[in-house]
Amino acid sequence: MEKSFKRILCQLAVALCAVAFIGLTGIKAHAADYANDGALKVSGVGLASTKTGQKVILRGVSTHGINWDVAYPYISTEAYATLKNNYNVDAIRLAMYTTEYFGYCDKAGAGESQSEVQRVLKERIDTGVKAATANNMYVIIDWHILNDQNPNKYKSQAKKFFDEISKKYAGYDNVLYEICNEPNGGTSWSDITKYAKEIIPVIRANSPNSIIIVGTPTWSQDVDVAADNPLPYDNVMYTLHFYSATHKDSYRDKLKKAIDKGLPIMVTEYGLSPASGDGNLDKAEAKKWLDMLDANGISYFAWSLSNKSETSALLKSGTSKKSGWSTSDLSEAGKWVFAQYKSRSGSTGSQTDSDLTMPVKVKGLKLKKIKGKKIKVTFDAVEGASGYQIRYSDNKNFKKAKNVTSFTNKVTLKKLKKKKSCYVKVRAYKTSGNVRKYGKYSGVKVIKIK
Ligand code: IDC
Repeated sequence: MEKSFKRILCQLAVALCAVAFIGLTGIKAHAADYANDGALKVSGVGLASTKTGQKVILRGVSTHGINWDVAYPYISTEAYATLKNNYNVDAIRLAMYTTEYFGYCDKAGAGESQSEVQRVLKERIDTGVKAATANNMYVIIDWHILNDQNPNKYKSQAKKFFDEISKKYAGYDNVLYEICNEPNGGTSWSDITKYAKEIIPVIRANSPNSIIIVGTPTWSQDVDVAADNPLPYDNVMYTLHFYSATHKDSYRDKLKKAIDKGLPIMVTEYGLSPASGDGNLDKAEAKKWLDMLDANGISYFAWSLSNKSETSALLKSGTSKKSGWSTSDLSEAGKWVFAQYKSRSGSTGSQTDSDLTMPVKVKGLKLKKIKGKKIKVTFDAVEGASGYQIRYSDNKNFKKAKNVTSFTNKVTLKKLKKKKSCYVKVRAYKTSGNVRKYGKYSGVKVIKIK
């Protein structure tokens, strides 16, 4: 009798926890609208409106390369009106290739001069920015490095371009800057950091608060690497790209790691196809990705608004319409993406940014040895904290550090390395949905393991 009563109590507790968990997951971010939301700012791992303070999410579409004739005919007020009004798209990414096919830095065999190629591309960007603005949409200007691999290759051109463009659009609060699409070919995070530290100040001089998006190593997959060493600027986000027929669980693990570290992320490109942009679609995996992004308030852009005969293109290859597409003009990917946007765009924002304020630094950190490669970590509780992250390593610079999450101010660290020092620091966080807002780290304490 007593046993079964205990069992019922136990089941009840599990059920209550589950309800509480469901209540906690799923950040409420609403579809963004420039007229209502104005300039955006980084908030947790996602975005918020500077006008209302509410969390917003961009569900966008990327052009194919605006250098291509399968892309630029769709840069227009009419095309963007169709996307916004019929398909719940609230943002556009203008992908400008730096090399290949009339590239901005390497015209690759085009008959015109390089400066003429550049003039035409900037004209297309201008059409795109104005078309997006006319529809109250947000717009990313993307420096689409790809074959050039390392953004430092055309760094001086990038500096010139971003100086000019950020001056020109300084009054456009709906413009976001993406400074290197997909570094690859062994380009390291420190190469990218070096580049970003030269480009970001150039943009900031003209546009102090705009959102700047930075690509990550290995075709913008390594957000986990960026999360260990983020850039020292506000309103910067980091790129994750996925093509769901290629990139699955192990890439979502990278995303999770970066989210756990509080890294602001934007998926400026995704597809249902393999990474080549063509081949069989994987909708089930794409759904898993979008569910995870929505749950965390992370914005995403589908590749690409084009009628090119490849499965990632959102328009049917046969369609000649440049706007006003009906469902029968969409490719299989296009139908899926826009149906998802429609069903996902309903969530209304109630999450204000101020709920997430967590400025406090943890104090009173103490370490105490206990038998068997363990230590006890204690510190002063922080009022209002949802939990604490304890970071520890046998290296004083916290290389290969491990993290432990705790809901109290007492934690035991186990399985530490014998005869090594253990360095520890702690920060508090406040949770809202799945998003954590971290406070400052405590000072570092060290203890020797016997
Ligand atoms: C692809 C286009 C394809 C084009 C090729 C050129 O879909 O038509 O011939 O670029 O290099 C990316 C890139 C993006 C790719 C896309 C699909 O950022 O430029 O577009 N992709 O391969 N990263 C992962 C996939």
